[in-house]
Amino acid sequence: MAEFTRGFGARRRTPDPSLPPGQYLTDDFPVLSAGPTPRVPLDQWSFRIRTEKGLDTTWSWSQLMDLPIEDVHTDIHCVTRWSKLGTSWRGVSLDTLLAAVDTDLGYAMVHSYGGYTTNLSLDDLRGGKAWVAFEFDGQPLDPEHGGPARLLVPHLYFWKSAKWVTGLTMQKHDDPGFWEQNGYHTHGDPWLEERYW
Ligand SMILES: Nc1nc2c(c(=O)[nH]1)N[C@H]1C(S)=C(S)[C@@H](COP(=O)(O)O)O[C@H]1N2
Ligand SMILES: [Mo]
Repeated sequence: MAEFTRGFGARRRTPDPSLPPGQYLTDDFPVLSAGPTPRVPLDQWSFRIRTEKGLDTTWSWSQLMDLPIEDVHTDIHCVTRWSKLGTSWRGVSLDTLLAAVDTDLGYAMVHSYGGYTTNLSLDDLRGGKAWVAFEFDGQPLDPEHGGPARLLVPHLYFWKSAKWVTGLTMQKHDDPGFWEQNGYHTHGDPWLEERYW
């Protein structure tokens, strides 16, 4: 009993350096969705980036698959305090997608099938930090987790990783998305505990 108490105390005094403040580890993959799970057939799926000039660049599923595909190994952190370490994904980098687009704006609103939105700066989408991900753990992404494809922005809290992503609209200002309008932080860095306003 005494030993158990000492061990527990020691563990609490030595936090895992991979774990942002206020987070706990989980081995499950919880599902957090604000609405029903959309089912999007691949032959109807598309991803679109709309610029300030109203110009759309659109990729079909097969066009997305023809782009360079990256393996991503990363930790993910939900604002509800669970973190999952060492997750494996495959996807196309936002650097690749944004390279096809001519924009001078600094922000994007991310849109999803079902109406979910979240706001991100292009600094958070570029530089090897964000992907349109379609595989998790070597398997096609489950619909519950955003399949056929979701945004993956693992350096920010996971609400920024929009499931069932359908595209980005370039924005002049950092207008708030769905959770950001409902009290979540506009940026959401887990290391700075940017949880709520
Ligand atoms: N389209 C959409 N994307 C979403 C959400 C959602 O409700 N709808 N929830 C967000 C939140 S709050 C979290 S924590 C993660 C959860 O992803 P998971 O269900 O794969 O764990 O998805 C994010 N992306
Ligand atoms: Mo979340």
